[in-house]
Formats: sequence, structure tokens, C-alpha cells
Amino acid sequence: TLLDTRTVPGELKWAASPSEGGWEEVSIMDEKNIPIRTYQVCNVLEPNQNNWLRTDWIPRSGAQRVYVEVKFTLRDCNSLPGVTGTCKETFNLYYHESNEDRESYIKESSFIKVDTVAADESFTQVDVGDRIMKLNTEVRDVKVTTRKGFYLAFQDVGACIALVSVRVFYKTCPLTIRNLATFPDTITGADTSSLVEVRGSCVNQSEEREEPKMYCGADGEWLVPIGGCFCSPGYEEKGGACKACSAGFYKAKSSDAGCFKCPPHSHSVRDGATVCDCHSGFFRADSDPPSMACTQPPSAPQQLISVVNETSVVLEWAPPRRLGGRSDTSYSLDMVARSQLCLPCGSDVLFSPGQTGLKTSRVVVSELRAHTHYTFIVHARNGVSQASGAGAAQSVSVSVTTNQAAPSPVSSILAIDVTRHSLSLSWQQPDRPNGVILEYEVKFYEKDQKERSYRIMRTFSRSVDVTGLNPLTVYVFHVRARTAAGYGEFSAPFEFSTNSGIHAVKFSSCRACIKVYVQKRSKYSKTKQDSEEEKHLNPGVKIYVDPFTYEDPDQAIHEFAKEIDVSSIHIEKVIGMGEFGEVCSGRLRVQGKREIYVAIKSLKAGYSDKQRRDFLSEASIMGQFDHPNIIRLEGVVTRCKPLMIITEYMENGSLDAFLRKHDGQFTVIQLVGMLRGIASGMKYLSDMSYVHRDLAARNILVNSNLVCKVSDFGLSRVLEDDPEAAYTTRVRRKIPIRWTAPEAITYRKFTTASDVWSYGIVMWEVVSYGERPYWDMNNQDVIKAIEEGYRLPAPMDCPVVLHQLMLDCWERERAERPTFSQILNMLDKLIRNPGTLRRTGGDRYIITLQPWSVCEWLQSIGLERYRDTLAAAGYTSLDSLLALTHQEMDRLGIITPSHQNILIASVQQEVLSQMQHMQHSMVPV
Ligand code: ACK
Repeated sequence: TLLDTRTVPGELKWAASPSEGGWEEVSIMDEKNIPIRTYQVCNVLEPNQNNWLRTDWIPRSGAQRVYVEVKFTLRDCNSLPGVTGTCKETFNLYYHESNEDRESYIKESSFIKVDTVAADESFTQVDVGDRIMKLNTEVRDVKVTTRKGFYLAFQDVGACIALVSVRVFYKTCPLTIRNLATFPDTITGADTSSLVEVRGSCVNQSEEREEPKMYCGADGEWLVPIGGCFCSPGYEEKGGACKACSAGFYKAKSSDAGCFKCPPHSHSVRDGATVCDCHSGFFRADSDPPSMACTQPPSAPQQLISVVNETSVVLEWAPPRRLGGRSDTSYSLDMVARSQLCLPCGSDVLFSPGQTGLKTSRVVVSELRAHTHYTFIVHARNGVSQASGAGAAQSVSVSVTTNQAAPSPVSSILAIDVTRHSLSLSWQQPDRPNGVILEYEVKFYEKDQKERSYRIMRTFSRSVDVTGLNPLTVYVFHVRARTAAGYGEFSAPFEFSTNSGIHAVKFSSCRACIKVYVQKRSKYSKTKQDSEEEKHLNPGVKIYVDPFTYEDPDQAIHEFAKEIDVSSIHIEKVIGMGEFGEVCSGRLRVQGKREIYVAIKSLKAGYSDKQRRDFLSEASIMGQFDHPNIIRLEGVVTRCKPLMIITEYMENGSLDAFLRKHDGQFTVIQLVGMLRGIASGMKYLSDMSYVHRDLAARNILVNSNLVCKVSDFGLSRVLEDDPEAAYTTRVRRKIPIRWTAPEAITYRKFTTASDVWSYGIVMWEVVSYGERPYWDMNNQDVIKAIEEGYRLPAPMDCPVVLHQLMLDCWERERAERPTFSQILNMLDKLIRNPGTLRRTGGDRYIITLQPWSVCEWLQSIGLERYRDTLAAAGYTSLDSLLALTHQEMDRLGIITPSHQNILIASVQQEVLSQMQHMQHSMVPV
């Protein structure tokens, strides 16, 4: 309250205007006979009244809105006798803000009107004796924010009023505690709608949970409490304050709801405990929460049993009788060994699943020493074992003696001798034989085969000679030892490779020809491959047209080949030399098509008519074919010079050179894939009744995808062009002897069946990676050998089925040879079942070659004199002598030509005759 006239002692002495005849201070007695000061005015009969009464200066004391409560009485004008229109029944309330109490007179103009106040109840008669007065109470509020204080003023304009009391006050939100936060007494805001934000402070022994806040409303009401405080650990809330937990109780965290009774086996003696202390003999682990009971370490594990198995022991036990009130029991093992021998402590002993921190009650201890006494101690621990300070955990022990162990693995294997077909291996006794070694077992397999198929050998010694191996093959070996206790573990894998046995071996496998006696029923139906009439009668089959049947060669060429505008050819580089001129590579862009790489054969200047005709005949022939395994003709340039034949470009060039360059780099399946392509192209040609006559790996081209395509077409040219073609004694034409079937050599019977023979040679070339058929035997010897029934042997690592197919192609009777269609089917079958390609038979030829003393043999041919020379150069076996060449003999000083010839011929003779004896076992018939 800023002012209450009822409590003011003595007179009020407010300023009045006019000072006389207006408001007058009158003291009266209230109902309790206490004197009160009133101001009265009652000039109802005189007009134009303007009587002002002003309070003293009232300091506002921080208030922003003040309330003025006026109690007054007012006479009803009608009840006053003789009054005219001058009588009023209201008065006006004014205020004026000011910083100082200095204004001695009333400056009406500086006052602002608050309201006109009328009486709720006026009265008609004043009966002072009976105190019948109708007292009105009116309250008005005013915003006072600009100065330190203010004045109030009452203006009377002609009423009959008595101001009985004036009270001026402001409102506050009273000091309060909410959510354990204290909020101070707070003066309300200036406006009726304003809220004052107030921050609370945590009560004693509490801490802020979330900033405590509330709003003080205009009429002194607290609104919207936010946040609050928690009682600190050891204290709980009681009646808005924080009280300490009493003894036997604790509160660990401020956020805990209240004090809790101490958990089992713990107590608190003083008020305000945040945690309870464990009873003696009970403990709490660091990680145990205060709410958890105090616990004890476990007692010892029970019923430890051991089962010994050779050098392993299985230990099993039952959990401790007392777990101490916890569920985190774990076990650990200690081991003490006692042996007659002083051995290093077994760091390689294995504990499974482990040695410490075990949750299970079973452990397998292995890799122990044989015949050794061990004591195992099993300890039980839990979370309070450490805290209990008892040191050694509770434990139980058992002693066992191990039996004999199997030997430990052999630690390394050495190859002490390596040949093409054998490996001599040796190894050391295992580190821990654990007894007398009775035997070693050697397991080995080809590395490529993994362990799908392996061989086992047993030996009493620490070495073994492994024979019958494939050359240049990596083998994997494992060795294990056996004692009375059984087999030990196999050693780690050791890899060794057989070698190529350059001299002694290569020639023995490759240079020997084998003779095949045909004593079988043909697998292939009687072929019709050379029955051209039949083809001609077969409608719907496109037949190749011999360009030489055209009188005008240009007519043929334009029938079968497209003329290309030379401007669309872009020559890039020379890639080789053909019979008629250079072969180049370049690019061809035909309108409407994308640019392609091409090979360009050109006819060198100064050619004859015949040469031109022959040159273009290749294009006329090629232009008739359209097959993925036949080189494709793009077109010819005949209208300007030089003449050109444009074909698709084959990135890898000719097959023979390509294979030689990539010796040994392809899988059998890849090689068979190439052969399949060639067979498919040849089947196409044979279906068109075209006989190639010069099928050889050098005439097959290979593109970047390893696709093989038959090339080199032409007729009269064929055998002129080919450097391999030679004159035979019987025919005057050149013939590529090594590739040609006997009937074609002897009486020029060139047919698809003779192409099949050549195909067999191509197969051999492919599988031997471009080896020269019949090596450096001369043509006459080749013809003779073939006539006598000798055939090329299987190349190194050649699958038996492929060699068999070659032999079939080399049937003396051409009708017995397979057709290309049958060859194609056969190869497709092989590709579908690659397992059939796995068996190789090449090695058997070598193994069965009879050794012959070189000395004896030289004697038999009368050239004993070279014995020492040959021995010194390493020619100590018949096999090795197969490597002898004229150049080699020149080098060794065997220079007499006839001696050289005798040596070469007779060694070959000898090998061939040996092979004759064994061929039945070599070639499945
Ligand atoms: O073995 P090469 O690289 O392949 O050498 C010969 C050379 O030209 C002479 O004939 C190569 N050759 C022939 N025709 C083609 C062709 N279409 N694509 C790539 N090279 C070819 C052949």
C-alpha cells in the first residue's frame, strides 16, 4: 500500500483549490469510534463548481500499475430540497506523474483524467445519529511508469460528496516455492496483460534439474512454472524443502526419487548417506551400482575331474557351492609340469576354449608332453575377488600323467633331385617324435588338381623317390610320421616342380614318331566327303564356283567381290610380305558404315596377266564365303593400281607364329576352342564343296578374341605360294608334304578327306604350340614314315582324346577319316565335358623307351670312335641322342657328313623300332 488515509495519523492537509469554499477536511468518528479524516464538498446550489483536491506526492516504489480505492458517500440530488440543475452526482479522478514532491499548488492542466466516478448507491438522507450512510467503494487502476511518483486529484463539479477514505496500492506475486525453487515477491507488470518472467533459485541441498522459471501475472498470480530442482544426493524432498536421508537409508543420485533403504549386507549410520557401507566380509565391485547388495567371492570349484587322452587332458568341474551372491563367476587354470627330463615349459600347450576368463566349466588341454606328470589348478573368481583382497582365489587341483603322443609334424621337405618325371625328396625327423618312428607317409598331388586326387607313398627312411610325374608340373607334398601312438599331423604343404629335362626328355617325347597299325573297325561311317556328285545333287546347298571356270576373270571378281573406292582406304603400316606383294593394315570407311580395321594385300607393279588372274582369284573365292571362321572379304580395288584385296583385320596374325609366341600359355579348353573354330570353318568349306589343299596353322589367322579363321584361298597359287610346298618325286607340282594326305601326294587326290588329314596336322601344331610337324626330318623321310604307318605322337600334355582324333584324321584310307562335321561334334562334346580332356598320355612313350648303352649302340653302327666325345657332351642315353643335329655334331667335331647321317638315321631307326614294339599299349585301338 502506498497510501491509506485511514492509517495516517493527524490531519491530511491535502492541497485544495479553491482553498476556501471547496473541499474541506472534516474529522469524523468511524463505527469503532476511531477518528477518521474525510474530505467533503456540497456546493449543490451554486452553479459552475470546479473544486480540486490533490493528494500529497506518492512515491511509486517500483510499482508500474497502481490501484486507487476510493470510499465515499454521495447525496441523491433529488433528495435535496430546492436544488436546481446545478446538482451533480459524480466526481472526476485525475493523476499526474512527477519525480519530486515540490508542487505546492494544483496545476490542473498537468493532470490526466483517470475516470468519472459515480456512486453505485446514493442516499437521500443523512441520519448521523443512526449512521445510515450508503458507502460506495470504487477502484480504478493507473499505469505509472514514467516518474518516481505521482499525485492524485479529485475534481468536484457540484456534487454533495464525502471522501471517507482513499487507499493507493500496487500488486505483487508473493514469494513462493515451486519445484524446489524459490521465487521472490515480484511486482506485477505495467499493463493488465503483461507477464513478468522470474528465475527461481534452488532451495537448500538441491541442485538445478532444469532452469526454474515462472511468470508473474498482472493481478499477482504466478503462472506457468517451468523447470525446477532435485534434492542433492543424500537428501529427499519433503514439503517443498530437501531433507537428509535418515540412517539406514541412502540416496545415490540427485535424480533418484527419494531415499532408499540400504541394500542387503550394507548399512548407513549417519543422516544424508549417498551410499551404504558393506557389512564386514562383504564387498562391492567398482562396477556394482549402490543399489546392489554387497557380495562375497565364490568358494572353490567342486568335483574337478580329468580325462587323459594321449597328450591331451579334458578337465571338467562343477561350479562353486557358494557364488557369493553374484553371477559373474569365471575360472582360470594354472598348470605345473613335473617330468624326469628338464624340458622348457610348454608355451605351445593349447587350452581350449582358453586358460583364463573361462565362463564354461570344461577345458581341453592339448599338446602336452608325453609321459609327463601335470598338476592343473582351477581357480574360481568373481567381481569382488579383487576387492576382497583375499589374493589367491578359491581353487581346486588335480594331477594327471599323460600317455604317449603321436609324432609332431615334419617341419620341412627338401627336393634333392629333380628330373622331368621324378622328384627325390628328403626330410628331417619331427621335432617331437614322441616315440620310435615306424614309417613315414608321403601324400602328393598336382597343384592344379588341388587335393581332388592324390597319391600316397610310404617309406621307412626319411627320403623318397617319387616317379611317374608329369614334366614341368608343380606338385604339392605333405609328409607325416607314424609311431606306436599312431599317425602324427601332416606337414605343411611343400611345392616342387618337375623340370623340362631339356635334352634327355624333350626330344624323347617329341621327336619319336609312332607307327599305327590300323586294325580297327572305323568309328566313322564311310564318308562321302569326296563324293562331289552327291553335293551337286543335293538341292539347297550353296556350292562354291571355281573362278577359273569364268572366261573373263574380271567377270568372276565382280560377281563375288565388291569394288571399293580407293579413297575410302587408309593404309597405315606394312605387316608382312605375300607372294604378290606387301600386306598392309589400315582402315576402311564405307559410307553409312562404321570404320573398320582391314588387311590390304596388294599386287606389286609389273605383274603378268597370269599373276593378276591368280591374285584376284583369291578374292573371287573368298567373296563366295560367309562364315565366322572364314576370313571375310571386304572388297577389291581393281579400277586403279596397285590392285588390292581388302579383308578383315586379324590382330594376332597367323596361328603358328602366334602359338610359338605364347608357348604353353593357353588352357587345353582354349586350344580346343581354337581347333573347334577351324573345324567349323572347314565344315563350312566342305559343305560348299571347296577343297582348301593348304590347310596349315600358318594359313589360319587369329583375331584379338582368339577366333581362328581359315585364310589363304586360291587355286593354282596354292602350292606355289606356300614356302612349305615342295616338289615330290612323283608329281611335278609343289605340295606341302608334311600337311598333305598320302593320296594327295602320290596321285593328287585332293578332297575334303585330304583336308581332314591336314586338319589333323593342324591339331598337332596347335597342341604342340606351333612345333614343326615331324621336326627336322626331311620330306622324303616323312613320306616314307607315313607310308610305313608311322604317325606323329601326342605332343606334350596332349589329352588322349585329342591325339586319338589326330590319329583318326591320319587314317591311310581316306574313307575311314572323320568328316569335319564329325570332328566338330566331337570337339563340341569335349568342350562340354572338359573332364575327358584331363587324361594325357604323352608321357608313356618316354617311360617305356628302353635305355640302351650308348657304347653298345656306337659299336653296332661302327662309330665307336665318338664314344668319349658324345659322353663328354652329355649324350649318355639313347633318348638324349635324339637331340643330335648336324649343327650340334659340327660343334662337337663330328664333321664327316656320312658319319653325321648314319648317327642321326640310326638313332631314329632305333627309337622307331622300339616304339613299334610298344605301340599297342600306347595308342588305344
Ligand atoms: O603371321 P602374320 O602376322 O599374319 O604375317 C602374315 C603376313 O600378313 C603375310 O601374309 C599377315 N596377314 C595376312 N592377312 C592378314 C589379315 N587379314 N589380318 C592380319 N594379318 C594378316 C599374316
